[in-house]
Amino acid sequence: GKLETAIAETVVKFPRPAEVDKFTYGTAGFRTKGDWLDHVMYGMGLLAGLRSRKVNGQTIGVMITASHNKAEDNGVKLVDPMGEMLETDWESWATAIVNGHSPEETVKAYGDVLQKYNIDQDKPANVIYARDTRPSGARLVKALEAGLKATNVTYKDFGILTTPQLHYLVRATNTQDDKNPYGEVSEAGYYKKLGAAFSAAMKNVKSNSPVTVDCANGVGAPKLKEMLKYLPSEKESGLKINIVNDRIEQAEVLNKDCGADYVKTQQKVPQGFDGKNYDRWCSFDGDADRIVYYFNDEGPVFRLLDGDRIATLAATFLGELVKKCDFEEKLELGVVQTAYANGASSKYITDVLQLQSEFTETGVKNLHHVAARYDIGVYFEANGHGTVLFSKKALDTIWKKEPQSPAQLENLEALRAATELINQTVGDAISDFLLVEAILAHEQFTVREWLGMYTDKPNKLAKQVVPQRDEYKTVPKTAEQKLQSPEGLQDKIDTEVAKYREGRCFVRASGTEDAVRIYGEALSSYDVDHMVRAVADLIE
Ligand code: NG1
Ligand code: ZN
Repeated sequence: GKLETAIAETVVKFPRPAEVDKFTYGTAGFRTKGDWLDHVMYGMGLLAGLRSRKVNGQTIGVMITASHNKAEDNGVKLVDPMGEMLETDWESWATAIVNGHSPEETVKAYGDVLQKYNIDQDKPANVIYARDTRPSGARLVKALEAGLKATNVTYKDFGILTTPQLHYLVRATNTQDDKNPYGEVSEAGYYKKLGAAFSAAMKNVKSNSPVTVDCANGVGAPKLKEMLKYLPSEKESGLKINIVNDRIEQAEVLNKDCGADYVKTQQKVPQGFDGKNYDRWCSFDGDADRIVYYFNDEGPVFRLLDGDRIATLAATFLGELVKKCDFEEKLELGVVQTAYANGASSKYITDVLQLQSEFTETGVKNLHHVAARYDIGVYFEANGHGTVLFSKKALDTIWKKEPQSPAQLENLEALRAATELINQTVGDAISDFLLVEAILAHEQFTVREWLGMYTDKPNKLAKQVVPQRDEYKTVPKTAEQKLQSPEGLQDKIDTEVAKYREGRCFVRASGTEDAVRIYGEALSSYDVDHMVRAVADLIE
């Protein structure tokens, strides 16, 4: 057909790089050196159009970012109509469409998708896209546009945005004609929605201390600055927000010795830290979908308040509000984590909060789907990526309730504000930041009190390079905590772990790096070090 000819003619301008054997759409979409991604972007243009036609012309999003990775890297992810990550079944089509070795193979992969889903090429297709601050982004957009143009897709460039802002826009676009649209379809619409929700959440409370945000020298910096314009004044909310690591014009400092990933993996304050003991700090990652908090204790001893801490804080707060609102219909709250969550946080959720706690496989997509089964589903990875989902039943219940007293009205208003403040499409550093700040103000918590909710178990995350990481397969439904291969290894690990008091340790292949990860916990940090080293020795 006509489109196939157009593809064959234009794909040659974006040849496959010789350096890459095979591109794979993984948990983070495609991600590698920005220089090698033009061909992939072109293919994602084709696939985004196909996906939109498959879902009756609803708008699909394309986000160009490499998150916490180096400035020279880049990547791309597709966003489905309700702002979720691309449906899993389509990941293999993404892989197929960017791995053609000739124009004919690309056209063939395109045709396979058309056929498989019975897609009508004359139907409309709509795509919107954005990118982070990486220098390669502007060039990669051209490749993406070539794929979109070749297949007659209607598209709109939203320029530089955070990843969660693009997710917001996709959902807002697709719910424009609904009775309850998600928000205005513009960047300003995002700020307006969050700003109004934060003001409502802070209506009856005041923050008691300032906060500093490390923006990883990435897109979070200009976007958080813009967000500030829509927030109540410092006088009204009591909250002073300082921003550091905002040098987006210097590409090479992006994520360099700063940002959420650095702080979490290095267990260190970022470059540019000048806080006193007990000052409240937080860090975004390079595309502002992750956040972790931290402070220096007496010593100074570095104290991290990671995704587990945010999940337990949010679950505590929402659980209390739900109880106080006394709804006729029972709303079921649950917290979803991965096996990397500190055992003390899971125990706190079940024993103290008396809420459901569930583990899923690594990757926010997995957590998201399980959290969606609850009326209020809180999910966070320890690394700070997460959010809260409210079911339709929960939203209806919360919005239709008639308060029985002024106190109940206050609680109801706080809960309603939370449903608006939380970005329900995906983990969002700006939205999570405002949520945490509002909760701390409500609870009148200092960082010490927040940390004091429970005591983390001593833990260690190690990494070991192996010749063939795909040999490490886990038993389904164990949240990746048991190996089924290599044969016999799990038995050896179990024997070793049994030697330590309250020992827990598991090995799995990383989905994003060429290595296996070893995570361990035990009663003492001496035991943890010993155990993790002993388990590492069992791995060839
Ligand atoms: P892998 O490399 O599969 O362990 C890492 C993180 C995940 C998630 C993904 C996607 C850990 C232990 N793993 O996955 O939490 O964020 O990257 O970026 O932190
Ligand atoms: Zn990110």
